Amino acid sequence: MARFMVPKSHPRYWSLYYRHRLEEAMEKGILARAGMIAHGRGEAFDYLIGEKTVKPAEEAMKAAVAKFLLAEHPVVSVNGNVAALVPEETIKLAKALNARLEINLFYRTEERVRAIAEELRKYDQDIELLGINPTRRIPNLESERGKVDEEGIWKADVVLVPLEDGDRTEALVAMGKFVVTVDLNPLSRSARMADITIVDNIIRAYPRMIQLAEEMKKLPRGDLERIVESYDNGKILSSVLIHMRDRLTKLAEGGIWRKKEL
Ligand code: PTJ
Repeated sequence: MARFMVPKSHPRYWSLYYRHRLEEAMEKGILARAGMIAHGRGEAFDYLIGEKTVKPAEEAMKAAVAKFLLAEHPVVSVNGNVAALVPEETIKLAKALNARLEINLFYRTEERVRAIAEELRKYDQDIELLGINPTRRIPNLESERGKVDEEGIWKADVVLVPLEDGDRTEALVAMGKFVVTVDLNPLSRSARMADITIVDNIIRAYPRMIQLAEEMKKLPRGDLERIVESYDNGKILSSVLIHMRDRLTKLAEGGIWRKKEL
């Protein structure tokens, strides 16, 4: 794999850096081929929100963290894209939320599961990883897509399934799970089906959620319950769409021709 040679002064340095990480992950057998396409779609939506954490995403993150801190069997799921982009943060987040970690793949192969486990163990050799030998299946999902761990997603009351396929999100909701997703596309089926949708880049969302978990751990249960009860995912998705509309209107009216920053 060629080294990453882009100079830090490049205006799109970070975008190119994360693309390079995906290329590396592809070579290591971590990433599904469709993971590249999914990333491109995410990048496009990130442009639309302004490549910053928007207020409705901050609100969704707070509700998600509160729900996780209240959960009995919380599980954080990790797939190929997530392992490529935020492996260390995934481990830190699961620990901060007191959640178990499950490798759960849409395009599951045993080789990819092994490659992802190896990648995660670089950051914590002793980390417990579920999903290596899953014995249960999500009802009404055919073949490899539905395989889950008895001790993990199967048993979970609250699950975080970032960058997820809508069909599986819907199936998890149908199983009675409380589903949290991270998805830059507010129009995706996952975004529309989940109980809490964090419309943000996972690269920004996970570090912020780790911070929130550390802060919110100190709150009494009653306060956490009130945060969850007052949360309305429909309103949050609408607010993200309105943010995009207003931002695009402002850009269109102000002009973007040869503007260096948007
Ligand atoms: O590793 P696997 O086998 O589990 O497969 C993972 C992918 C992502 C390929 C699989 O789950 C898939 O096909 O997902 P979709 O249906 O393409 O949905 C992924 C969603 O994540 C899309 O709506 C993207 O906009 C969004 N997305 C992509 N990159 C990011 C993102 N959301 C947040 N942060 C990102 N960096």
